[in-house]
This record gives sequence, structure tokens and C-alpha cells, in this order.
Amino acid sequence: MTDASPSQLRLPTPGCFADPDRSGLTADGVFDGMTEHLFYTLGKLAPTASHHDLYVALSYAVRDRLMTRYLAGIEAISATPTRVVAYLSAEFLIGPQLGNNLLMLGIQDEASEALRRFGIDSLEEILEVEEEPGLGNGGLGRLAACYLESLASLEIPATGYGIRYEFGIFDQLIRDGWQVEITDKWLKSGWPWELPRPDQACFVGFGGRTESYRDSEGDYRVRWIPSEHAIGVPHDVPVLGYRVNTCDRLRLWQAEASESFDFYAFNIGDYYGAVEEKVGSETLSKVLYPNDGTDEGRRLRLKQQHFFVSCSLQDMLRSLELRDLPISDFPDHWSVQLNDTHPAIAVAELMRLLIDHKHLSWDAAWDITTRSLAYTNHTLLPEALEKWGLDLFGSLLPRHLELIFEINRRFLQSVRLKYPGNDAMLRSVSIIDETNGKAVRMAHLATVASHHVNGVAALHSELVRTQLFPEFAALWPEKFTNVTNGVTPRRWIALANPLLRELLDEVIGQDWVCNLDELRRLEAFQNDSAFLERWGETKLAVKRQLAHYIHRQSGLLVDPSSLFDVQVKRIHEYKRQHLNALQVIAQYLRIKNGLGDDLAPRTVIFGGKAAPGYYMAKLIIRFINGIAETVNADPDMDGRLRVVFLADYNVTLGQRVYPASDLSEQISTAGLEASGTGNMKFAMNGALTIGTLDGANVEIREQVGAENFFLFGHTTDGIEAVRAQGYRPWELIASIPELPEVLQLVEQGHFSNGDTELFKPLLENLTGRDPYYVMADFSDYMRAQQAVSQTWGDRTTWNRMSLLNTARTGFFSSDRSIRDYAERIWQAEPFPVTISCEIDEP
Ligand code: NBG
Repeated sequence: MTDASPSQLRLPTPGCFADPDRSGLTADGVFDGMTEHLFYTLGKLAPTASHHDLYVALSYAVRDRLMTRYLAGIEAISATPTRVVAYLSAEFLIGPQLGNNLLMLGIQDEASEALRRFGIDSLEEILEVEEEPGLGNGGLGRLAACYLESLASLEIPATGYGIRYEFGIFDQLIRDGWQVEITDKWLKSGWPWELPRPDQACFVGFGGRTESYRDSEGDYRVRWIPSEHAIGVPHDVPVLGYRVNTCDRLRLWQAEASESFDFYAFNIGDYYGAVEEKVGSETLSKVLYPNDGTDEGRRLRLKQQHFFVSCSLQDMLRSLELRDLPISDFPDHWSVQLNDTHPAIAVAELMRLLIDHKHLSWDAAWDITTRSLAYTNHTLLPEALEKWGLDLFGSLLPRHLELIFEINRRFLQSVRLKYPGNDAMLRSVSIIDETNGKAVRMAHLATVASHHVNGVAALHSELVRTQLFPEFAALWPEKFTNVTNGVTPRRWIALANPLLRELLDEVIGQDWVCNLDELRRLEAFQNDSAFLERWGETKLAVKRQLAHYIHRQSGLLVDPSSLFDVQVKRIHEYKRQHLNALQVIAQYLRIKNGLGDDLAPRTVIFGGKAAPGYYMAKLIIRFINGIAETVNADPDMDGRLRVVFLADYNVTLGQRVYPASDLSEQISTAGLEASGTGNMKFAMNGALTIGTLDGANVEIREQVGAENFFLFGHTTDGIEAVRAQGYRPWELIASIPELPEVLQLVEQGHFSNGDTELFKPLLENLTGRDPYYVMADFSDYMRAQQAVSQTWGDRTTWNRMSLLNTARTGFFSSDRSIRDYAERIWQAEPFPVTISCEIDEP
């Protein structure tokens, strides 16, 4: 027992936040931190520590070092209020944390040294233990994660608000060529990166009814009496910027049962009812909907959306109250970005909180709401535009529905004034869809209430303006804008591709990490044949690592010197993995027929998950695996063609794949891929793109130069023209070289052990309606693939093109996207945090 008074204890000086023991960035400091956490936090002695224990101990030691920065930032913002970006997103696909945080702090070597003292030879061994939180489906969730990282790296105060799903995106197994889904138990061994904050929990209501009353001043008011409640408990994940003190926050809400409600039911003797309530509300944050871009229209999904949005808005309002700031200042303190329509209920919820709880007038509330919210659209696919039937919506959120009706009434009134007598106009812009059964159109709700609406690539934003929302664009031309997506070069080059990073650091210095335009300096080497050779060797070394991984996973040997031709992304018909698969069959046939001498030896790599209920996507996976089985077993293909389906594609696997790719397949039907972000990761890492004029491919091609990009396929207008003429693929096929033989082989069961039924639905789809114009683009795709093979044969040219791809992708840094949002949409400024005391530097 010590009787030292608190003042005698060794504490950081006030305002300093740096306990030198827990903030130091030296190898000694990290080692001491690990030792302490092993002993006190995990209750383990070093000799008995498993790899997982060491991972957890190191993670805690690193987290301690983030806390210094995290708390200093919170302190600084409460002292000097500034505008904070609130990024509302149902998904944050943040990927593994440990390696990234070491990179951000600049202590990868120090951590390796500390681990050596525990007898671990490579940091990689420990990093591999980490299970990534799969809190997203694909590009949209990963984008949110890149954006949070860039916000922190640019020192802009921000909070990402989302859901702490107990089960994230399912793990994918491949059994007999089919996808099998396994629940993702990412929390099963605990997760060291989060800080639960039960003291900051929020209540959220559902169901019930509304009633009006007069308040003590005699004013008319409405109150909502929900029939059900849930509690949202925030779990905070620190998001450190690159080599800065800014540590932003990802605040994920976990649903728990409302205790008061439990006790009420319990007290009246309804024990089972009380338990049901508990089970019901905890189910809220149980699982992520595994649909990528399709609207399931399910009650639980709407509940999840309202749950995390309501908690987040209450949290923002509370932050003003805590600092005694007037509610009318809300837009000066929070800039709220809606990541797609998933959080669009924020429009009605903010109005409700301001009117019913804060007792603001309609006009004052509307002014605050519309000055605070902005909306990003991420898709044009009609099946992805969220709509909620009025019955479902009204039963779950009766007060919100009333408010939406009033928002719509006022909005339509203003439209009527502008376009007298134009009923068609009213019908098409109304927030309530009356075409078949009444429904709330979430994209319209978000558009009406947002100060800006943006698409995610130049072409996409143009299509949002001209095809999706032409009437809104006519009403408010200045509201619509573009912010082309970007990805963080920290994770996607510096962390994922250490060999490339070393090379870059050596020849152009280290500034590229924070200023990706610096990559341009590589252009100086485009005619330096010795350097180009080195460039190619670096790529080869990375490909060896992937080959090794493939061998470990599947037993398949692939040749690292073959062309690594890669398509990794969610499996979806519009992304056209089946077009790629048909091309592989065509190559196979050529080789079989002795016509393949001019083909580059290839390893064609696929990876991606299909939504569990999406039959055709799952059949495409089966198809690819069928082709792989036949091709890889055929001795004629040795040294010429290999097909690989990588199971369980996720961020961790992406970090292995992008750096090791030569060719990036970006082959969606023009007009359907809003942006794509994998395309950027590939190009940055020196892969050449074969692609259509779709999404951000258009801008990638502009940046890297048309001569360094393999373009093919119909344009958006071209597809439209084909459609308008009455597209009949079955009439085309006979005249397309190679295609009839390719389809016949599939039909005869060549890739399904003679089973002629298995792929019938796929063939019927392609030769029948072919909704994604696979047949229409096949021959031009084959031509472009031929050009790929030819270029591969001239390795100097290939390496130069690869170098120029990396050199010219500075534009696709998420730092550029975030600066653009910050300046034009959020009016948010950097707010550097200083730590006013010494920290041991590495
Ligand atoms: C996806 C698009 C991608 C885009 C990401 C990020 C949805 C709804 N949309 O093309 O399909 O890159 O969003 O903007 O997931």
C-alpha cells in the first residue's frame, strides 16, 4: 500500500497528455509497453505468450501512444471550437489496424525490434494474426475508411459515425466451386482498438404513435411516443493521421436493450416479454446486410439506419450543449456528410430533434438542417436507390413520416410556383413515389435537404445531373457537383507495398506519401532502361510473394514471371466477371488449337464475394472455379495459362493483391460503375488498366495517358444506342469471332465435368436478354486483350507504361478528394494539434 497523494504520483503535467512512459516512440518504449500489457492487461508471462497475445500487447502499447494525440485533440477543440466533419456511413471497411498505426506513428522498425526481444523474427508474423473488422461490403465502406484517414492526415477534425456490427461481412469459403458463407466472428478474441463509452449512450425510439399538445406557453407541439426503445453505446476507434498529432475518431454505435423498459415488463411479471425486448434491440447492430448496392427494403435495415443516425445526431447536439453553445450554431460546428442514402433519415431526425425536443420553429429547424447536410450519391443502379413503403416506414417511424410529408408539401409548393401546371414534374421530384404503392424515396429526401449533392467521378456526376435527377438539377443547378473518389496512398502504397515504397523513397524522396503529385518525378526515369528494369524486378519480387500466398492457400503453383491479370471486387453482373471468364476460355481454346503462340503467359486471378441471395453472381463464381479446374489440370496449359479464384477477398487480401498485379480488369458496362476505387489502387501500384469508359476509368485514362491504358467497349452513349435499336444478342453471336465456340464449350459441360445443366442459366442470360451487354463488348475486349499480350512481349515498353501509371496517379489520392470536399462542401479547415511536452522520438 502506498499513501502517496495524487500530486506525488507521476502524472503528465496538465495540458500535456504525454506520460513519457506510455508515449515514447523508441523500441525500448514499445518493448516496455508490451511487457506491461502482457503482464497487467492480459495476465500473461512473456514465455507463455502466444502470437495472439503478442499482437494484443503490441496493439495496446500502440494504442497508448495514440491516446496522447487523441486526448490532446479533444482538449484543443473544446478550448477553441472549430468545425468538425461528421461522416455518416452505414459502413466503414477500415481493414487491419496495427500495421497501419505503426506506419502512421513511424515506428515499424521500433516495433520489429521490440518483437525481436520476444523472440519474433518478423513483424509480419504478428500482423497476420489480426482479424480485420469487416464492417462494410465493398467500395463504399472502404472509401469511408480512406476518407477518415485523409481527414486525420490533413489535420481536419472529424468523426466517422457508423454501426458496430457484431457480425460484419461474411467470410467466404469455396466448396466444390461454390461460395459458402460463414459468419464473421471478428470480435471473438476481443478487439484492442476500441474504447467503449457507456457513459455517452443515447436512447432511440421505434414504432408507437404521435400526439399533439400545447406547451406551457400555449404553443402547438407534437410528441412521439415510441413503443420500443434501444440504447446506443458508442465504441470509439482512434484514427491517427500520418506523422501528425491529429487523431480523429470513428464512433461506432452498438445497440443494447433499454434497461428501464426491461424492468417495467419485468415488474408487471412479463419476464419473457422483458427478455424478448432485450434480444430484439440487441439484434439491431447484430449483422451487416451483405448486399452491395441492392436495396433489400427490410424493416431491420431501416431500424439500423435510424438507430445509428439518431444516436449520432443526438451526440452532435449534446456536444454543443456541453460547451454552452446555442443550437442555432449547429452548422458552424458540424458539417454532416451523408454517405449514400443509408443515413438519409438524418433529414427527418434532425428536424424532429430540433422541433420536438429543442422547440425550434419549422423555419429555424429547416435552416439549420439544410445548412448542415450534404449528400453523396454512389450509384445509378435503380435497384440500389432506397425506397421504403409507407406502411413499413409509418409503423416504424410515425413522427418522421409526418415530418417528411410536411417537408414534401412545402417543397412541392415551391416547385408548383416555378412550374405552374406541370404535374409530371411534381410526380417525378416528389419525395413520395406514387408509381406503384406509395414509398419514401430516400435519395429525393436527401437531395431536397442538402446544400450539396455530389457524384463520385466526373462521368457519374454528369449522369446524376442528366439522367438520374435532371429535374432537381434544373431546380438547383448550383447544388450538384462532382468530387472524384480517391484512396489513401499510406495504406495502399506505403503499407501494402513496402518494396515499391523503398524504391520511391530512394529515387524521389519521401514527400510523395503526403503529396502524391510528387510521383510525377518518376517520369524523369521513363527512358532510363536500367531503372525500368529495376522497376520490373521490384514488381516481380512482389508477385513472388503473392505466388507464395496462392500456393499456401490452394496448393496451386503459379509462375511469378507470367502476366498477373487481376479482377478483384464484389461479384456483380454489371462488373462483368463473366466477360473476363469468357475471354479466358477463348485463350484456352486458342492454346488448345495451337493458335496461342502470340499470347502472353498469364495467371488470371479473380476474387470477390457475391451477395448471398444473388443467384447469378454465385453462379459466376461457380463458373470461374469450373474454368480454373479444367484449365489448371490440363498439361497443355502449363506455363501458359492459370486461373485462380482467391477466396474471402477483403482489405487484408487487397493489400497483397494490388501491389502484385500487372493488369487491372475494370470492365463494367459503361455508365454503371459510379467510380470504382480498386482501379486507382492498381494503377498507383503500377498495374496497367484494361477498361471501359466508365466511372473513374475515364479520369485514370486522362491522367495516365491514352497510350498507357487498354481501352475497349461501348461508351455510355454507345450502349444506349445499342439498346435503342433493340438489342438481340442471340442474332449477333454467330458473327463474332471465337464466341460461338466458347459458348458451345460451356454448353457441352466442358467446365462442369460434363454437366450440361449447371451453367445453363448463365448461358441463357447471356444469349437471351444479356442485360449488361457482355456479348456486345466481347470482340472489342478480345482485341484489347490481344494488345495486352503484344505489349507484354516488349518488357521495356511494359515497364515504362507501368512506371507512368504510378507516376501519374497523384490525382487519385484521397487527400485530393478530401481537400476538395473540405473547401467546396464542408468549409472545414485544418486544425493542427500541438502536444506541449516532450515525447521520445524513434
Ligand atoms: C459504390 C460504387 C462504386 C464506388 C463506390 C464508392 C455503392 C452503392 N456504390 O463504383 O458502386 O467506387 O460506391 O463511391 O456501393
